[in-house]
Amino acid sequence: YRFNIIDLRQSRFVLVLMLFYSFSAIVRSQEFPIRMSINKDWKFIKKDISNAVEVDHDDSQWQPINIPHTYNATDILDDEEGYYRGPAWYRKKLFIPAAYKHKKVSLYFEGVSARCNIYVNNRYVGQHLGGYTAFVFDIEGVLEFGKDNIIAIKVDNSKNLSITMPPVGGDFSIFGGIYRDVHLLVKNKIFFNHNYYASSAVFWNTPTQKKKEGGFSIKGQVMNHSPYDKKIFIRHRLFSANHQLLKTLEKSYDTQTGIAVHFHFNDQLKANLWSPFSPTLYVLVSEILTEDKTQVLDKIEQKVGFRYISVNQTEGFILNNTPLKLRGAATHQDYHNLGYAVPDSLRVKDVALLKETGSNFIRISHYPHDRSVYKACDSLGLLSWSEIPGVNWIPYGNPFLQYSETMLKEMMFQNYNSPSVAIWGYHNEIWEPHLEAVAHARSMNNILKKEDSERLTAMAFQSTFFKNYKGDLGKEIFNIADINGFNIYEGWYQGSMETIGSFLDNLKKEYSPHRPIMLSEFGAGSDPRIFTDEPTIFDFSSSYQTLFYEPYLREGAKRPWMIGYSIWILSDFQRDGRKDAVPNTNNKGLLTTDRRKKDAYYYIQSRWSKKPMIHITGHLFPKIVSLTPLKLQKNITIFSNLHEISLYQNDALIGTKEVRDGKALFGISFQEGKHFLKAIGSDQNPSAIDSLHLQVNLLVDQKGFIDIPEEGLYLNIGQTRTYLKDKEDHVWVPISEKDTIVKIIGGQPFIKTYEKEHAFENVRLGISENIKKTDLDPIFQTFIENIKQLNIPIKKGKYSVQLLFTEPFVLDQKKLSDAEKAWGIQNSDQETANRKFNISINGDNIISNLNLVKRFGIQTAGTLSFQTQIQNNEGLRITLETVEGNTILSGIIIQKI
Ligand code: GCB
Ligand code: CA
Repeated sequence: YRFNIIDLRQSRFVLVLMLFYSFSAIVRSQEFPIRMSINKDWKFIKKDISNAVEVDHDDSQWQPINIPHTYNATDILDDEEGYYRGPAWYRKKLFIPAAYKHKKVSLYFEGVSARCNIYVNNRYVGQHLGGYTAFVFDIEGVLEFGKDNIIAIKVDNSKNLSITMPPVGGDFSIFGGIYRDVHLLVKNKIFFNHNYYASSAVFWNTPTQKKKEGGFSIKGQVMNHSPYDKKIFIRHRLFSANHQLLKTLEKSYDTQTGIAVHFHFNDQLKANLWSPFSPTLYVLVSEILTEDKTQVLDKIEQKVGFRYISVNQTEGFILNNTPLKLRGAATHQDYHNLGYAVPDSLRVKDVALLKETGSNFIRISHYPHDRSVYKACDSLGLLSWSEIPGVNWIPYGNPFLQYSETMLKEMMFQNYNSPSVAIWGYHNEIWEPHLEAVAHARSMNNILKKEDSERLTAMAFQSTFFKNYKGDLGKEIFNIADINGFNIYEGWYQGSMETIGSFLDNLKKEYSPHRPIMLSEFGAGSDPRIFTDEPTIFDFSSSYQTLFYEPYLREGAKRPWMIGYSIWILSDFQRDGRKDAVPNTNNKGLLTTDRRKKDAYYYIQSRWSKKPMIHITGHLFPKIVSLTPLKLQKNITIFSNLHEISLYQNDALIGTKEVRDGKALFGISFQEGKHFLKAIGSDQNPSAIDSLHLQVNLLVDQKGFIDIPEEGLYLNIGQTRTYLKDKEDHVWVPISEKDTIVKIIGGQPFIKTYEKEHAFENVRLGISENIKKTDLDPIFQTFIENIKQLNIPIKKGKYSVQLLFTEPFVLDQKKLSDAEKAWGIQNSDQETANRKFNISINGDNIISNLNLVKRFGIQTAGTLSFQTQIQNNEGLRITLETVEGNTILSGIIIQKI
């Protein structure tokens, strides 16, 4: 909330006030409350220091920083597992003017991860647990007025905290630090009670709707910390968004020193309703005035709205009496290279990026986000599901229950007046519905229903764990929240997305017959560096990711009790220990961690947005290198929400096609060189347009010989996926055993079958492990074993040849992370890595008894370089001969000398 007075020039009411009261009264009333940022000029140290709280502690060697700040932003490097989880200290010198002497002075923190102890002038002020909600401490009692004061804060994001408060686990890294804004509040000693869960203490409800009149109520509390009992006046004024005064409500109250006074107002208004289509907001200005009304003691300005929410099994989610299918995505709060320490402007941009897909919904997961996110949802029009981090596991009893309750109330009361919040959540993927978990859920649900009966409640479940949900407790847990969310990864971790329709029907029948359900998560990963024309499950390709959503959207649309879709997730996010294509990253985003748009983003936009759009796939991959001689036939997919689009290649019309389910496919033939593709709408919608510059290199000549380009030839062995680090880099050409130009004799690409006991049940190409000493992990993660020979028809000349290997299998039993253990992954990944082989090039032995483990280490990138002279038409012949175990090869680089 802000304390700023409404723009003086535009408010006639204020003008009248100015004539009415003495000028000095107005000036005085504007002086307080004050809310000022104290983000600048802090000192930081990443360790525990015993006397850091002392006023004259020498912090000159500490690092100068500004807030938002995290101490893990760059911890999570490719090859390094783990990130700093421990204590750190922050200090700040703050001058407090003498004029604040008889005021209420407070420190207001929007969020510190994950727990902190606060000291001012070597006096303990308080502790806050939980990294995702705001909190406030009154400090006037320990301040020195007219002097510098020393704030010292111990912050801790250690793991062992997790037993006492949520989250216990979860698929996300927990960055430590003062990563949201910090403010100093200076108020009069009679004030809207910010100590009530660090809220505005003015709560807006719209309980009734009769014809065009929307009933509203304003409740809250005022605290008197002055030494006297006093009569006060509370006034609420409701303005339209363009500052027109619509309502004034006022009443006098008696306050007693040290005691909170509760107020309650009711009225009604012919209001425009808030919705994602038209997010109409009103401005509520709440004031505490002196008895004679000459002085404003406290003042809060908040945006509010009128909207009505309900849900049922036959119509689904209902907003303002109209069924509305929820469509959107979940979000985490970290950002490329910034960790959690993201400025508000970028948080707001994320909400805008989601809105641009045509979404009407956001799952603010798995914890409360910065207040700016909720405000952006209010003004841009996105309904939200906001939750506390009750993730994976609910420990028994207190203090967990107590801290969950505090967190829940902080989340609820801090965001209470945001019309965008429609659903409160408290559990995500609890593995087992044991007694305490069910009790916890009930307790959370009861609190929400008691304090905020106008909103809905939800939990999210994971179908992999349903075997744990048999029996009475299982049944019980599905009948607590208004909505049962299901996080479904059929077609990714297991199963197939094509059967999602019957999968949903079964979920409904078996687990949620009395409650509507929601697709609270569904998603597939894609590494923005990987593309393929032959998408397969778990290949991390852009093409598979876009295919994945289609059946979910189609089948969801047919089922009214499936109230909405929340894609997992808007942006890739950091997760220590994940071993997908990009280490320590969850790649299921529609956007990358630095918010580049993947094709998936546009696919969703084509399905959900009404604003005319066209997107030619492959913008992150504008280079084609092919071993197809002379001409390359290739399908290009275009996403659009128009009926028909035309595609031009180098200004010549290729064709006009109908768009179906957001897609049109064009077969194009490419010759060597630069190509300019342009797609436009042919149905009177030339406003939507997209174009793409494609560099096509066809390396094979008429006679079937490869012309090695200046930059070299990069082969990804055992693959059907192309790889490109970034636009400026070179393309890695996939070579599988089926290739006809590069001929592979012997061997098969390694495919791993994951069984159901591993929680995952699917087939994956290669291994999902971080390969050390390289960021080309996808090149090394896949390979051909047992390979005997490769024939590469390059022209005569002098070349350098680099062979890329890794030993993919660990010798010992695989060490499991806690998360893997918790996911039920068995410790059976035992493999042997005893291999030794000889390599020769065109008959010349170049290495004997190569042992990858000895030479490079396990799961570590290894490269061997040779030079060779190719005579006549013999080409390059690489022979691998086993001495012990299987031969293996991941990649080849060939360069002209
Ligand atoms: C889930 C979790 C989410 C994970 C996601 C995934 O079901 O709720 O936190 O990130 O799956 O990507 O596996
Ligand atoms: Ca690596």
